[in-house]
Amino acid sequence: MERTLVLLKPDAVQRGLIGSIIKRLEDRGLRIVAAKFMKVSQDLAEQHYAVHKGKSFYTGLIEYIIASPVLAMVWEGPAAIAAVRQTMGATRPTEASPGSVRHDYGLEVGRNLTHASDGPETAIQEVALWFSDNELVDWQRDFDRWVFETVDD
Ligand code: IDP
Ligand code: MG
Repeated sequence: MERTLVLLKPDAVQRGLIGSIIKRLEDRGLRIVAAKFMKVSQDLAEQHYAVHKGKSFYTGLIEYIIASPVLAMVWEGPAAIAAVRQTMGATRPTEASPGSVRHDYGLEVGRNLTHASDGPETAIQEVALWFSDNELVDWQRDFDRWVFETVDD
């Protein structure tokens, strides 16, 4: 079972798309582990996007993510990292597949609605950056065995 960090960025929150985007993750069968509605500090924004420091879009990206509250979440499931990236779609909405969040709700790369961890190592780092261990909820759903081939005890 993999865990991945998902951020519903300020544009998703301001546009009232929280429910629509969460529904897609729930419908897919992914299981929510944690959620926190929060204002993002400059420090957290810079840590989260440290890999992009120095790029042309970095300053705008930091301004975007701190401009208004975000919904930070952790979701889990088999291959959850790839599954969530696929549900969100390619970074540029005009390159995202029809049916993905970024395609269906977005137009511009600098307003692409969501963040999702891009690999196992970044997922572990990002979950730890945004959540403390006691905020991560271990739980089972009654229908898990009808979504997951292998169910943890
Ligand atoms: P990702 O969010 O799909 O992983 P990254 O390449 O990690 O994409 O970039 C992080 C975020 O930076 C993107 O989601 C997007 O909001 C923003 N971004 C990336 N490239 C550009 C750009 O060329 N112009 C403006 N913003 C960008
Ligand atoms: Mg990224």
